Amino acid sequence: QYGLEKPRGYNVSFHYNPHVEYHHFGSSHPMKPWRLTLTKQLVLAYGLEYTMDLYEPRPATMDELQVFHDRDYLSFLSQVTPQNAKPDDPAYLSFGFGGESNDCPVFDGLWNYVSIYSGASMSAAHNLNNKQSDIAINWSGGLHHAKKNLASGFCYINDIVLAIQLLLTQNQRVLYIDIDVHHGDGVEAAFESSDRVFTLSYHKFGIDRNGYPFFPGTGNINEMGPTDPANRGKGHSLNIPIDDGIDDEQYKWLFKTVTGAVIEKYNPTAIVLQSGADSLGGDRLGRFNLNIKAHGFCVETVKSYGRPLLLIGGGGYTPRNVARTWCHETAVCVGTELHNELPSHIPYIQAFQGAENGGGILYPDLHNTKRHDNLNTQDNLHKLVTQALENLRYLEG
Ligand code: ZLS
Ligand code: CA
Ligand code: ZN
Repeated sequence: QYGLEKPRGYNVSFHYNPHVEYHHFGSSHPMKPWRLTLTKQLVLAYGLEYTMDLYEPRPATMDELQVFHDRDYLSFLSQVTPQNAKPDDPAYLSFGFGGESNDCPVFDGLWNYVSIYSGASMSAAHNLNNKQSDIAINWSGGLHHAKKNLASGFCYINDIVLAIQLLLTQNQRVLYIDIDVHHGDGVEAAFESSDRVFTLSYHKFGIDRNGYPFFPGTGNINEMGPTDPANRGKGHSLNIPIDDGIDDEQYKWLFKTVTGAVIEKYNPTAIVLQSGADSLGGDRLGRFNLNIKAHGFCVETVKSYGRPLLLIGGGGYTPRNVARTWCHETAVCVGTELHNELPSHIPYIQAFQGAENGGGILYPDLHNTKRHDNLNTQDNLHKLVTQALENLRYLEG
């Protein structure tokens, strides 16, 4: 009977190249790769590294990135530097750089940065393909807005698309779920003509008081992919538009009901979960009001279906809470509970101390940092779920 028992836990792998931390978008830019340092420090301080297989993946190569991205876009991206960039060059603007918002700046080491986070998502997908892992994690990835020839919304290379393309070599159907507060438009667009990938995004949607739509402005409930009935990808996207201030109970109910229905209908053989932490309460760019455990509930729910799972990061603009959330979700994957009191020997412990930084605990109440009234009524949410389930009927027959 030795060795015959079915292993009870999940094999979890953690794919992380620490060189990603040393890149800076610029001091005023909300995207801080340094949040990954904080995340790693929490994961180490809680001893989670002993419960997972750790990998330090190599950067992706030009050839690997070309599986999705255009050659001329990649050659521009690999060569542009802050010194040689010409902001009025039509190529520069047409590839999504600069412009009025400067969401996608050219910074030192840009090519290195994008190759590192992409290599980590590919390494994670590789482990799932080989069945070396049941759950593979890359907190440095999840850059869901990048298009094949366009940088958009802080994203230059779409590591998610590259990872899904690898999973498709071993899987008939891949489900992509996105809980970042922004619409996962780049992943949706990449697979719009495929019935082998279903994309599901939960996000803030609507026009702000300043008259601008919340970025990227797409992802209403009626956007279900191509409308041409001859297109294989028809009906293989589901968008859940949400208003400001959604709370834990509402989000958990919405996520469980809709995600459960999609998994049961589509029956994916692998799942990719983009766990953007900008859907937390108190996020610098976000609008929702979720606590860490409600965010983690989404990971628990997806994990409970027992399919090979690729868990990736994404947005998250209040670094201390990004680190807390991704550390908690790492623990959810390996199946342990963590003490609320943070271990005292963490480097950068100051980042978590003091009332305004969450008082030295892992699970501060983020409702306290609430900046957005809840505009989601129960009635609206019930109508949204009804419409979402209605949309899924396109998958039949
Ligand atoms: O999902 O809202 C926008 C674009 C604009 C262009 C027009 N101007 C006036 C307003 C902004 C429409 N961009 C968003 C992009 C959000 C990307 C989210 C990525 C992800 O989480 C995945 C990683 C946006 N929101 C906030 C900013 N941009 C932004 C805030 C502050 C700054 C500093 C740096 C740069 C310029 C000043 C910037 C962007
Ligand atoms: Ca989303
Ligand atoms: Zn986001």
